[in-house]
Amino acid sequence: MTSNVGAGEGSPALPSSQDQGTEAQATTGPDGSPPADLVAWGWDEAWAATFSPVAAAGLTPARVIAQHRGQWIIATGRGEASASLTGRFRHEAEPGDLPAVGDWVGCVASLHDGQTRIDAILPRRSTFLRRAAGPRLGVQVLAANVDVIFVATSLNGDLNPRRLERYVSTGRESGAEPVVLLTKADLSDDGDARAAGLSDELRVPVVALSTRSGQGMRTIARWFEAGRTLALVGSSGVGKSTLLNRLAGEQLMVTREIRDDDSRGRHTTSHRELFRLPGGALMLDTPGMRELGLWGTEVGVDETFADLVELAARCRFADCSHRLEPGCAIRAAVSAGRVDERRLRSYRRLSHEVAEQPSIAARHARERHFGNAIRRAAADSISRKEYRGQDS
Ligand SMILES: Nc1nc2c(ncn2[C@@H]2O[C@H](COP(=O)(O)OP(=O)(O)OP(=O)(O)O)[C@@H](O)[C@H]2O)c(=O)[nH]1
Ligand SMILES: [Mg+2]
Ligand SMILES: [Zn+2]
Repeated sequence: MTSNVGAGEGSPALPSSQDQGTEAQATTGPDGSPPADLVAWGWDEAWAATFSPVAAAGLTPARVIAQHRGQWIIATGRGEASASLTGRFRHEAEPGDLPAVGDWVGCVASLHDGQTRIDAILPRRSTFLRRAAGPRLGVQVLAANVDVIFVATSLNGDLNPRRLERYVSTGRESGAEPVVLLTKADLSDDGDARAAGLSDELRVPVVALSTRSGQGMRTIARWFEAGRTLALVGSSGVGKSTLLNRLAGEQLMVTREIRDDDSRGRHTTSHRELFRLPGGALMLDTPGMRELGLWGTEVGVDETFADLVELAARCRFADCSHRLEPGCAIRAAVSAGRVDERRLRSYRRLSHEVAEQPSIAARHARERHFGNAIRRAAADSISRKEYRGQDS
């Protein structure tokens, strides 16, 4: 595409040269330090470095803290704002590319209406993805730039190791550190024992927790560091929002009794939102999920079943399906009682689900967007300096 002076000045998606002075101030404070408002949402030197080519185009940084239909709530260097997408971004974006809660984005003030528009997404440090619900094969980004993903499951009937394998695999694949929380430990007398067993099996930290008795609350404190982003995922009714409120010391999210008949939740939380906790950590609460469809989690699945992957290397056939083939090392381990047959079935199912998917363009699209933003930034600064068109 060609970018020239005409397009640069006329396009509502680009900041006018007049805006430059004020826009630039939002990236750094008066003494060159990053604005406290951004730091409070997790902005650090590494983000500032990543952002610098985008800043060169006059875009200002912000973090997506909530998402509603077609509208994003962002935290900027000057407080919170509601933002939509620039026309160009919308045009280029594929579903997996849209801003998600936790994303750091580059924004411009529209020349049309003064409203904030998102024009670029910074490459994500972690991405929690699922296969979108519904008949069409697609991907949904549930959370971006999360450091620790808390997979919450209740000790009160919800506990299902097969579901945990799915969540933990997705958490691993996301690039965040997965931690399993067994909630409502006050309703169970073997919470700690089950936590220890599951931790061995899944090879991730597992903590039995109760917001009522306080059990486990001190254990999880070590993941709460100022500037770190933690996310809560899991089925409805397991107590995610209750935990958030307890940590915040105030009711940030509404919570509701689960149903008596089947101890299922009522899908009380209906949107994803990032909150600041008193100690400076950031916590993302999400609506309870009915199911978590896997998307591109081959690495995550293999890590969750690392013992089986290791055994599989000793199967006689390289493409062994671990069903009826002779010389199958995994089946031998099952027969000898060293591997739980249900884990083998789960491994086969999850691997199959991942293998079914087409190769995943969407996972790499975020880099494409960022690349576009940098190319535009370069073309734009050249066109401004030299007052002539430039091919980017
Ligand atoms: N006994 C017990 N109940 C709890 C605990 N934590 C939460 N609950 C109860 O579990 C119910 C559901 O809690 P929520 O926090 O709304 O659950 P949620 O996971 O946010 O549910 P969704 O928003 O629908 O995904 C509420 O009635 C809470 O009081 C706990 O530690 N012990
Ligand atoms: Mg909730
Ligand atoms: Zn085998």
